[in-house]
Amino acid sequence: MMLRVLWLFAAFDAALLLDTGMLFPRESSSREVKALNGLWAFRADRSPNRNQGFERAWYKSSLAETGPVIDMPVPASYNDITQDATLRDFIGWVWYEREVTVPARWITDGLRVVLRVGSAHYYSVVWVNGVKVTEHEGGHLPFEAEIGTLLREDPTMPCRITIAVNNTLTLQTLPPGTIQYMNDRTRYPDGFFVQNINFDFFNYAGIHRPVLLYTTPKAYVDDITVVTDFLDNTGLVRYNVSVQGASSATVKVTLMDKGGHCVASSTEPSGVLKVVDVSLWWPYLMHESPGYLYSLEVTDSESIDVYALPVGIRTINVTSTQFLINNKPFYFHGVNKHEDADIRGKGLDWPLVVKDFNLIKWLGANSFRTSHYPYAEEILQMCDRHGIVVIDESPGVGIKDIRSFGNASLTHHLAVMDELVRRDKNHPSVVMWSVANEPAAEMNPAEYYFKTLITHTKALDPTRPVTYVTYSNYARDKGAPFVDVICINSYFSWYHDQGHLEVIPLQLNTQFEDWYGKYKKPIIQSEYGADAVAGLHNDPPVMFTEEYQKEVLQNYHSVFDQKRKKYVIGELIWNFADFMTTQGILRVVGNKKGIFTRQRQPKAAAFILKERYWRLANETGTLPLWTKYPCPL
Ligand code: BDP
Repeated sequence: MMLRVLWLFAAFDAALLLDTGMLFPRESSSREVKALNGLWAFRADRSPNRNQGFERAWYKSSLAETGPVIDMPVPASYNDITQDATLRDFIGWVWYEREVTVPARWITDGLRVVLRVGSAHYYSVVWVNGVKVTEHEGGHLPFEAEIGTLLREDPTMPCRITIAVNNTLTLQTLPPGTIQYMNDRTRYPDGFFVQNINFDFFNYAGIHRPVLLYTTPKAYVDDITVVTDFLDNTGLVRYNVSVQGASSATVKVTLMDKGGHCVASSTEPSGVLKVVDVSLWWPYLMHESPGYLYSLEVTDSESIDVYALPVGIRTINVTSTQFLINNKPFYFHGVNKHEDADIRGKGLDWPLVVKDFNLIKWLGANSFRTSHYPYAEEILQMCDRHGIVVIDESPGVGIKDIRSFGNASLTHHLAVMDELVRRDKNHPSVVMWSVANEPAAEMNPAEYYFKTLITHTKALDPTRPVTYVTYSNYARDKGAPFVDVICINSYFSWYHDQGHLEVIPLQLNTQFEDWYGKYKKPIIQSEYGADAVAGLHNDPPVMFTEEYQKEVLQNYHSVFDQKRKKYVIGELIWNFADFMTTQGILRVVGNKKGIFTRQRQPKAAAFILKERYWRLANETGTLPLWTKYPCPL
């Protein structure tokens, strides 16, 4: 027991490399949250250098005074909201603005008022009443600014929030991209340029997640980190709380069970809570009541600020052949997703989120990978509650150009991992970090790049395994020696050997034997699949029909069934649903490898997978009680 506690302490010292917190804004007796979702004024800067907004300081007055504005919903991508193809494909700065009146008590009571943007793609600058309060590089992750002092300058004035967002990608951004000017005036008009990307999803842009204002007292809980373990029936919750603005560093922490009963408490800012008769956090289909969450209620010494963090008690371990959750082998039978839907693009949309969880559970899937960027925190909270296991991926997708392996790129990638781990470290559903998808891992600089990135991520969080997803040749992959789990994508009889379904078992068997033979690490088939245009049929199967997609899957499954008894620890279908991409001759109004359409209707492959996943769950897990009665979903 003592050894375990020491190990937990060690884990924390490393995690403390992260200095300030990014706790999800939650209401409590000391905190209020005000959502600024809804309609914002919007204007794209169509000037040739896209810089007029800055030159003429659009943030200094109301946006409508600078020129024509349109209504733009937040959260949503702006691309598919209008009938204008030039806005759909727009590259450069777009400007958002709205006014908000805050309750007078926020000002008179001397509270901290924080503006938080859940995510905006890609580079953002934020002003409040014409004063710049923050800027942030990168989509998919939140950023904040404290704006209380600006509000206090003139409490009678409504507060004008202006956010400029730029979706231009460079060789140093994540994902990377390049702008290419077309200078042949016989073929392209003056000023014509395109943005080249190396990833297969539409580069949606705008304010994708909620914009919130929230308050805290002046002395406030800035960050909480928990790491959990258990021994026999006793749960261990090692926690660390950081409080800002308080004279004393003492805190009160109380761990409550689901019924609201206190099961452990302490007055130290860090320590280990012991939970007798612990209810562990289990994945969906591995236990009768998955997703058990305690609540860690934290207050500063004077109980002025109160924050309640959901906590799931579970462990993760990896051996050379297994992935263990709570010391039991876990087999990933799941999906890869995208944040993607008609009209709203990548904007967070609750009906879609809940529908997707119902489909995941219907399918009997127990996990997903956040391909190819961090998803909304609201989605991870759903995973915590429903026991859906997550491989949490950074936006390191499309790193193909050797210039994207340089120092500037690596520095940014390390900073993104800091932000990702800081945001998601406390989610029990997150069981592994993926630092990238299909980088050019055979290039020489990849070795230093991935060694540094993976070592850094492990230092941030020694409690979770780290991987990246590869598509390269096993013998030439430079990063594989550093990962804990090998994740491989392959598309046999799709991107090569087209139409030859019969080669799949042989090629897949060779793939697994090669990788395991060389690295002796557990393997996840992190992508496989085939495009199928819903409603297109042919028998014998032909590419793009539902029959072909079905048979690709079945051929892969026969090999998975042999190898999962050995060292294959998971299979994630590409993709959960059809999704939008840039236009190209390989794409029929987007990528059609979904087992559901973009509107979330099943193709034939969905039924194949459903039958398989429930069978796997029956073999490897404990089905929840409700499965013994008619399915409520
Ligand atoms: C994989 C990529 C994924 C693509 C998929 C495909 O990781 O983003 O969408 O191929 O081509 O290599 O469908």
